[in-house]
Amino acid sequence: MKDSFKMRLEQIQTFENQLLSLKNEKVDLGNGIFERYKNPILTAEHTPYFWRYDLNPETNPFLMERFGINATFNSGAIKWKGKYILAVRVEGVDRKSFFAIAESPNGIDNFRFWDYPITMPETEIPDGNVYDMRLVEHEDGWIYGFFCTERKDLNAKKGDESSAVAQCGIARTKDLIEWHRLPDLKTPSPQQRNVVLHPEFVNGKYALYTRPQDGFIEAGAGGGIGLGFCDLMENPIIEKEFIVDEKRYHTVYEVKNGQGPAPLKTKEGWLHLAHGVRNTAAGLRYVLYVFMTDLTDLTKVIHKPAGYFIAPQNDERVGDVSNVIFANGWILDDDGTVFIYYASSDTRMHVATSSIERLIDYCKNTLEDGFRSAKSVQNLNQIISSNKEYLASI
Ligand code: M1P
Repeated sequence: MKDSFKMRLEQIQTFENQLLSLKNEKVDLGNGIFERYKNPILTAEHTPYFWRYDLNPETNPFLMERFGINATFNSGAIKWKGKYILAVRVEGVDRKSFFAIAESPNGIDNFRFWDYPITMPETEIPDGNVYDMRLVEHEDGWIYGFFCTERKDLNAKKGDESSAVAQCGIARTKDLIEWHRLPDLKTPSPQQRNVVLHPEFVNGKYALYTRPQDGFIEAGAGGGIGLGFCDLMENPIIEKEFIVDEKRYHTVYEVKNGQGPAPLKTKEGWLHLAHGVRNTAAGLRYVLYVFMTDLTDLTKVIHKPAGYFIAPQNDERVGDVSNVIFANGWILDDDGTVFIYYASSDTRMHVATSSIERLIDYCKNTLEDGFRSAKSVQNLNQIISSNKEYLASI
């Protein structure tokens, strides 16, 4: 082995060791609702060097990357065997996404990829691209992965190489290594993305959050976060979707919205994390918002704070698809801590922390959207006058 090859290999290994052992810390005062952290928890550089390089000097004398990784983002999450597990959307420089498991001992740093990515079996119709897996430990005993499978639209006009059909792929596992692919979900909608399984049976049926949409990008007459039921995961058919949370004019989810991870069960209702999309002169802007639904009537929204919960900030605003925050994973720990795993600008992964008590308080006590500027001012005036009264009394 040449000295230059050896030296470059050592540099690559040292860089990786330093990056993976970096400690993370909370930043600034925050807003009281959640805390952000200084470092992204996963970037393309966190993928093992032995994925990217051919390490044999005979076949790769310049020690160059042979399998470039572009981004690590939109990750499903689960606490499993005491570890914080992410099913990461890893995107190669060839634009293809695949899934890979990364684990951390504490949920905020030292995330390491397992040696091999997930080898996801295909159905009889091969997937063009797969992404955005939601991990759900269902009470039926399986760990499910719900993800988008995208294929070329065979009805597209000649020369149109962009049109695609998105559907919900489903696979399940007991060990996060061997995955059993099930048929894709069938719903009344021509396209589906952002589907996730409710963790409990509802009247003996599987309940699934959906996002009906007319086109690959546009929700069109569809849209909103839907809910549907099916009897068997081996034959997943939803006959009817009930809209739980609609898109609406002049909100942060006016263009489209989508359920993030499966909702968390709390004593006061199901806590949901979702993304909302609005239009701007600079393109689409993706933010996160939260809401709660009734414990028994899953279609009934009981609390919904106005506006966004997490929006892109500072470096998060820039990436492959700028001005995007997206989340499809969170973990509720036994002590009530909630780890929110979000991606920025389709490029990298971050964590934010909060607690179940704080998130319930946020949902119950933050004012709802009044849908008019005048209502916002009325709400703000109310807060100011009661604060003035309180400050004068102490
Ligand atoms: O590029 C932003 C996001 O766009 C899509 O989200 P939605 O289904 O709401 O349009 C997805 O491709 C998602 O992966 C991506 O982060």
